[in-house]
Amino acid sequence: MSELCCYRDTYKKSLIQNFLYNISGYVGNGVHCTFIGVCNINRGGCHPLATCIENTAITGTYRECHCPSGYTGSGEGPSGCIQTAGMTCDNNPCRHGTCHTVGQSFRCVCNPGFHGTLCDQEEIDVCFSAPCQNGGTCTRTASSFRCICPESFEGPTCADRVGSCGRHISGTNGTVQFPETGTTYDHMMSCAWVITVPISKVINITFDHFDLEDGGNCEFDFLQINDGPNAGSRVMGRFCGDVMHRRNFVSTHNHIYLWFQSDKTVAHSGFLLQWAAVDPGKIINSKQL
Ligand SMILES: [Ca+2]
Repeated sequence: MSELCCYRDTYKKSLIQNFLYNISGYVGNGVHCTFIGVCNINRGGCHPLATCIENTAITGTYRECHCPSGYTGSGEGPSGCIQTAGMTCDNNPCRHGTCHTVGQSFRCVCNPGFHGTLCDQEEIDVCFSAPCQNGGTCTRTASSFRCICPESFEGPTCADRVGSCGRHISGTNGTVQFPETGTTYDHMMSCAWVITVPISKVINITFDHFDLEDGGNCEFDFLQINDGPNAGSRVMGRFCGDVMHRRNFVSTHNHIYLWFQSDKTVAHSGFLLQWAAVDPGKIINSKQL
């Protein structure tokens, strides 16, 4: 028995009776109450077609509403279940999302902040999933979220390092240009590119352009080339000035590792190279490194 049932005042008793009747799964005359289960009264507030499932292990009045097969939705209240059997994108079923036809049916891709089969359930907090990386701060907007990034990161989710360079590249041919802006490179850069071609091939690299700050032992700015997948592979050379301009060389493996580094003064225009997968032994007149 709940102590709420013990009010003698008729009005309060009526209110409390309705409250208990509708919400808590109690029945009684306002003085004496009996708990019969939240799902046994008004279907627990679920949609008429939904299945009400209690779980008193969570709380005494906890229940979930599950829509039947062919229906979807939260199951809550008179509009909680929506028939989807036979429904297509022509019915505009996605409340807050875009509809994609899948065979005879459809799939909703929800706008940020919504979920559910029909994108009809609003997420409490789009920032809850912590979409901002690298210490970025997430703030909600009218339709989505916005990341406020730390100084050294940028991009919609702060995933990109400011002035980032280098990448993994694979395929059979391509180009690498640095800097991509066509201007001079920045000071204090350290960038690595890894080129990978099919395992039976080696890599022919031709520098169409090569212009770094020169220095006796390339101690200021340089491009180091390793004959393998990482900086631990055999060093083929460390180059600066214009020494590699219009030169080419061939790897002995199907990986090449390129490492560019610049110091804090004097910047030049960088480099542009073409790379291609070739059969071993097919390239002649290459620079021997
Ligand atoms: Ca420099």
